[in-house]
Parts: sequence; structure tokens; C-alpha cells
Amino acid sequence: MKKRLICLVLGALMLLSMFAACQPGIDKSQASYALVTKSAGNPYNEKEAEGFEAVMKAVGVKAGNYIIRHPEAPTVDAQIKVIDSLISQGVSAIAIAANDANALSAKLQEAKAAGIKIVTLDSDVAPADRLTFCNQAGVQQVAQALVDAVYDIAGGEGEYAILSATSQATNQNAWIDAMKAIAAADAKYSKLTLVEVAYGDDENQKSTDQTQALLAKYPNLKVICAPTTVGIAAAAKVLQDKKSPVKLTGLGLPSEMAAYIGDDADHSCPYMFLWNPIDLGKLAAYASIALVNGDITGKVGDTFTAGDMENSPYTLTAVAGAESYSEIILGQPFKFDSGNIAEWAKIY
Ligand code: RAM
Repeated sequence: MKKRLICLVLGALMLLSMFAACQPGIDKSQASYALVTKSAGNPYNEKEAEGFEAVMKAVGVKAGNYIIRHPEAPTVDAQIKVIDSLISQGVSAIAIAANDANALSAKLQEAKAAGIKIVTLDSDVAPADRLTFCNQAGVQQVAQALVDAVYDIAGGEGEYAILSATSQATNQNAWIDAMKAIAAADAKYSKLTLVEVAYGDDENQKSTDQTQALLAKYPNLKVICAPTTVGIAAAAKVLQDKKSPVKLTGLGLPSEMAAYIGDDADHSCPYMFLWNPIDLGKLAAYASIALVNGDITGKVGDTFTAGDMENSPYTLTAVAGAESYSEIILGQPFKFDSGNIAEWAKIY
């Protein structure tokens, strides 16, 4: 009797181990996760990385098994170099904030063919080149908040300019296109004139130079809208140092903008928006893990848990205009003004 029981238990154990061996990716302890940001030297990207790393540590991924890469410049070439090295290292997943919507396609397809799960965050690629996109806030919501801010700060009429990041950045281009569409569709905005979209390439000096050029070119300029944390910080300093009457809004990192936010003539930016970039990095980490574990495949309707994150569990929803592809919306754009900037500046 005893013998038969032992045989049964041993048999069951053997079956179990055979089953485990057949399961792809069953040895989760060996999975490795990479984060590729847009570029080095941008504190926003460092905050994303902070969130990504915090999750990796919290779920017990070993130090060597998560890799954070800030490419040397916000360019496709710099990202391709990094992806090449990640493919040869054989990572399990890459979370990337793309510097171009299309030019990474071949390299991402190569990574996919090597069995790597691709997820985007912050700045997307063509949906067929990734499994899902961690979207900081809906494109429409961001664009609406920015158009309304320009309208409000300009007093409903006059010239405004946009100071963007690189001309290829998917996220900035999506917001700018949506801003133009919103402004064109409603007569309310008809007295606002967009004079130029300038590009500071998410570099401080270039953004500073572009701000100065805008001021020189458009003497009637009322507002600059910079949907980039690098651009807005550079423009804020130029305008405030010059005591310029031109006002600023856009997307800024509270820690970099605290000195410039205020309602009086001494401050260049009455208010601005952002989301929590640390949480965006966390979301990308949890999405990567869920993809590697097979908890989600990237299809619309998939759900996954994300530790103690506020909106966990998250659901993959359809991308507007490309309904068979998914994205994960982190939340809503959040407004920072003189009333709350000091508190948020301590966090990110
Ligand atoms: C810059 C980057 C980033 C963008 C923020 C708002 O740091 O361009 O991609 O999301 O600004």
C-alpha cells in the first residue's frame, strides 16, 4: 500500500516536472527586462527609470536582470545602437520611449523575431511594432488641456507658438496635431493664431536658443506652449530672466518649474500640466512583466495587476483610430499652479 502511494507521488512529480519543462518561459527567475528612454540628461527620463527600477526591485528581479539605458541623444540611431546590444544580450522584454514613430520599425521587428516582448511608454511607435503602449494620458486630453491653457492665458486671442522636442517625437507630434485639430474645430479658438512650431530637440541650449528666436521673430507673441519638460524649463528661464510679457504653459516637471510658476508678473508660467513620470515607469515595468509571464498578450481587454499602483488592475484599451491595437492609459493630465507646485516639486 505504502509502496503504491510512493510510486503514485513520484509519478505525479515526474509528470509535473515534464510539464514545467515544456512551458516556455517557466523559469521566470531568469527573465530580464530593459527600459530604453528617449535620451540621457533629461530628468523626466530619470524619473521614468526610477519607477521602472522600483518595481523591478519590489518584485525581486535580480540586479543584473534589469537594464536601464538612456541613449546618448534623442535620436533613432542612438536607440538602434542600444536595441542592438539588448538583442545580443537576449533580454526578455524591452520597454521603449520611441524617438520616432516609424524609423525603429525594422529593429523592433528584429527584436520581436528574437522573442523579445516590446512595449512602448511615453512615446509610441506604429502599433504593429509593439504589443502595447503605456500612455501617460490620452492624446486628446493632453491636447485639450494645452489648447485651453493657451486660450485662457492669451485672453482668448492673439499669437502663440509651440516649442516642441524633436521634430520626430511621436508623443509631441500627436499632441500638436490634436491641438491643431481642436483649435480648428471650434470657433471659440478662431482668434488664436499659431505662428510657429519650433524644435528644441529636448536639449536645454537648443530650447533656449529657439525661445530667443521666437521672441525676436514675433514681437506680438502672447504665449509659448512647450509640450516638453526640457523645452518648458528652458523657455521659463529665458522669459523670466528677460521679464518678458510673453507667458508660458505646457508640460513641465514640477521640480524644474517651481521657480517659474506663479500668477504675477515676476513669474513666466501661470500654470502647466504633467502626469507622474515615476508611475509611468512603474506601469511599463508591470506591463513588461505581465507580457513575459504570459498574463497578457497585448490584446484589447487584457488586464493585469500592477502592485500598489493607484488604478491597478489595469485594462488594455483600444487605440483610437487603430481599434485592434491596445494601449494602457495611466491617468489624466494634472494641473500644477502656484497652489500646489511646492508640494509636487519635492516628488518629481
Ligand atoms: C520631455 C520628453 C518626454 C515628454 C515630456 C513631457 O521630457 O519629451 O517624452 O513626455 O517632455
